Amino acid sequence: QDTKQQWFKEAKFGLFIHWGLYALLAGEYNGKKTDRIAEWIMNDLDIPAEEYEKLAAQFNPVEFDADGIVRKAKEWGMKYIVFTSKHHEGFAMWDSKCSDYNVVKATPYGRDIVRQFREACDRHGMKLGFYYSQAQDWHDPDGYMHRKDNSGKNYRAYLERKCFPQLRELLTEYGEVALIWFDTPMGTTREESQEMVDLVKRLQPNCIVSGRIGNGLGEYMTTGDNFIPRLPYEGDWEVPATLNDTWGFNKDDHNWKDAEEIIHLLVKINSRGGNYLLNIGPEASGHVPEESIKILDEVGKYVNENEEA
Ligand code: JFZ
Repeated sequence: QDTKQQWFKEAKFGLFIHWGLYALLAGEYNGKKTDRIAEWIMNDLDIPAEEYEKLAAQFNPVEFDADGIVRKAKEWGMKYIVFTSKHHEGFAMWDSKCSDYNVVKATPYGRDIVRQFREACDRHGMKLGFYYSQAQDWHDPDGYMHRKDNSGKNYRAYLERKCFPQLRELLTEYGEVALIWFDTPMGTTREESQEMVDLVKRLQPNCIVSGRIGNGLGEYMTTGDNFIPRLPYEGDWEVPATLNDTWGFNKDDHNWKDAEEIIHLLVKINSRGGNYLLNIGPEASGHVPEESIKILDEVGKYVNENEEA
């Protein structure tokens, strides 16, 4: 009987947080707007790494309040938080020892975001998991890129130089990690995915591995945005979803779903046994868009009124 995953089976509702340097661009670079999800702007507008990395010098989220966000998540009835420790852009939101391209060493802000979430989650008894882009890394010369030529790359070198050591840091220096939310495995082989799983399990046997580790090695299924599987589905699953049409903050995306629609989806997903992992994309200042707070406040009210005693 697998008990380590029991909390996940019962969680129902979680908070996804997409936050990185892309929040500074907020969907626009040099007068050009992206027509896709904002955290993909580097890839989609072909911004060279030498240009994109300059953003770090502007990152100073003085309004960031980890405690405020975790308190809200709790109020909304959420049972876990998944934070983008490193998205495809390759920038680490913690004090990484193996890459200076991180929030402590490369920004005027100089403070560890992951640690602040860790401490806030501990204060409020909230589970914390880390999104980690294992294969796509648009900053490392040997990390995979999307729809670009990856043939000259030494993926193995990237794995050993950055991916494995960074996972080790996250799993040894930041307390109890509820899950690692791997994503877009791309060319990762079964052996390589297995190495990642082994690394996670060796360091934290109770840490759950997401479906997007790839190669069938995940411990639960992650569906596409808002896709709800038909019953019966064997095993645990989760629907990651946005409140508008982007994960990372986009100043021009005002296509917010209303609370009623979110509640409907939550009930539908939960009744089929899945978890709903709903996203917020903080602005570069750290401020969480008012619209998302407003929607989630309403959803939270419903959740609290319907929670069994
Ligand atoms: C991935 C990321 O590329 C994206 O930026 C975001 O972090 C999202 C949560 O995950 O995008 C995906 C990956 C897989 C699917 C959909 C979006 N899928 O399988 O449907």
